[in-house]
Amino acid sequence: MKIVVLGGDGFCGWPTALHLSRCGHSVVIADNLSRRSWDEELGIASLTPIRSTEERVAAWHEVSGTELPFELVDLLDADALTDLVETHRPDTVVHFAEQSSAPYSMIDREHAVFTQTNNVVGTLNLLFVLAQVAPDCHLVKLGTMGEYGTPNIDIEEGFIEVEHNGRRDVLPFPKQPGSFYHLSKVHDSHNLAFASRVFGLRVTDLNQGVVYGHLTPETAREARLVNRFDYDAVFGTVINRFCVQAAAGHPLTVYGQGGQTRGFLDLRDTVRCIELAIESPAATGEFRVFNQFTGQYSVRELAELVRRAAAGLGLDAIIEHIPNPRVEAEAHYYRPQNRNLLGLGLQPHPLTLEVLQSLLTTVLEWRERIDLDAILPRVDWRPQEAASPSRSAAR
Ligand code: NAD
Ligand code: USQ
Repeated sequence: MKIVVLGGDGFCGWPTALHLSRCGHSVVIADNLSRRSWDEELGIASLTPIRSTEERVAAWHEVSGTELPFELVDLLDADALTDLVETHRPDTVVHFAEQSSAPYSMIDREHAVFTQTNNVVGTLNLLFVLAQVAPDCHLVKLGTMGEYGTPNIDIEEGFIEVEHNGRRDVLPFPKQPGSFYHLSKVHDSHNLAFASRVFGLRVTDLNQGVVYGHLTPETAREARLVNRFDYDAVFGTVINRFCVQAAAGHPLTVYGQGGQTRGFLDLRDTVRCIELAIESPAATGEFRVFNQFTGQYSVRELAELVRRAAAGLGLDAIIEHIPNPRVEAEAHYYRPQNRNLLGLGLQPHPLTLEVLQSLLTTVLEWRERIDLDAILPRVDWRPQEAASPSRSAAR
């Protein structure tokens, strides 16, 4: 199958592109490399020394004998996006190409506006390009579990059957997102549902939970294929952050009470979920939603798991509850469904102490690259006065 991976230079996109290429698909990656410029803006860096895209694709060609063309394309440039789709005529487009950080979107007005413009307009451009150039192409779009928030009822996969005043209907599941970033994904989901209905597009919206890990069998094949590993307070996600903190002798930063519960999955399951969604495409005009996570944990439970895994490696990690920079429920009901991908054959990699220890071992290899100043959160959800929050977030 011919597949274009948008956002193919990023944390999820790069290993997915390699995995799909290894599975025998003809893969093209496209990215505007904005994620690398946000590192520079914030003065942060991946724990692992990621290579240029040119080096990455050359390395993949050397180890696999397979071409992995890279196209420098910004989704905000509709003409460039049209050229991309016209040139490669994909059967599937996998869309990771968005600003992916909740804290980044909460730095200030400019970052909130940028996030929603980049994400919503980029996706809208893509929907029009597909409708005009490749209407039969299957769009696999990354959404997020955070679209739902933390309602006091079970979370279904995209839709819920409702009875109201004696009548019944199946309607989109209510959304209560927790940041301007998460809101951008909600806006995307509405645009996707509308476009699939009106333009007849095939669309799969993957509401992914928080991803942990950084290795896949393909990225592990060669040093130049290494994936990015973020641990800073803006782009780093909680499990990877806790592992870096444990390795660096920094207290594990549980925000507030730590009862915040989310769905999580191993990066190796992310790439497999994308493969499964591609193998069983949505029908013409169908908008379907899969919740993409394999286990759920509170932040407090995760800190305790990382503490135990670290102890097994002789590291004495301390858990510290620090003031929560976010506005979110710290104790709540959480019971989301994830039957769809399991039904397609997903066999999850569970979050075991061994998995955490292997993550910690990787982190220890790169310990000298840890920047302790990047660990504590500096972006607060509540508007700040005086000094520009953008400057203080950028340190
Ligand atoms: P990432 O920031 O590492 O990758 C995103 C990539 O998209 C980057 O390489 C960036 O340069 C590119 N990009 C951004 N805007 C673009 C544009 N306008 N044009 C072209 N390229 C653009 O993020 P990630 O962690 O790999 O996340 C990938 C997707 O999955 C995102 O949509 C994110 O919201 C979603 N997601 C991520 C997680 C997670 O835990 N990492 C969880 C749920 C959902
Ligand atoms: N948290 C801590 N301590 C930390 C870091 C985070 O307690 O040091 C807490 C946060 O307050 C939050 C939870 O851990 O309650 C998850 O935070 P996170 O930073 O790991 O993840 P989040 O901001 O939700 O965003 C990440 C990805 C995003 C994706 C989302 C999936 O960056 O792209 O959409 O996970 S979900 O959370 O399901 O919406």
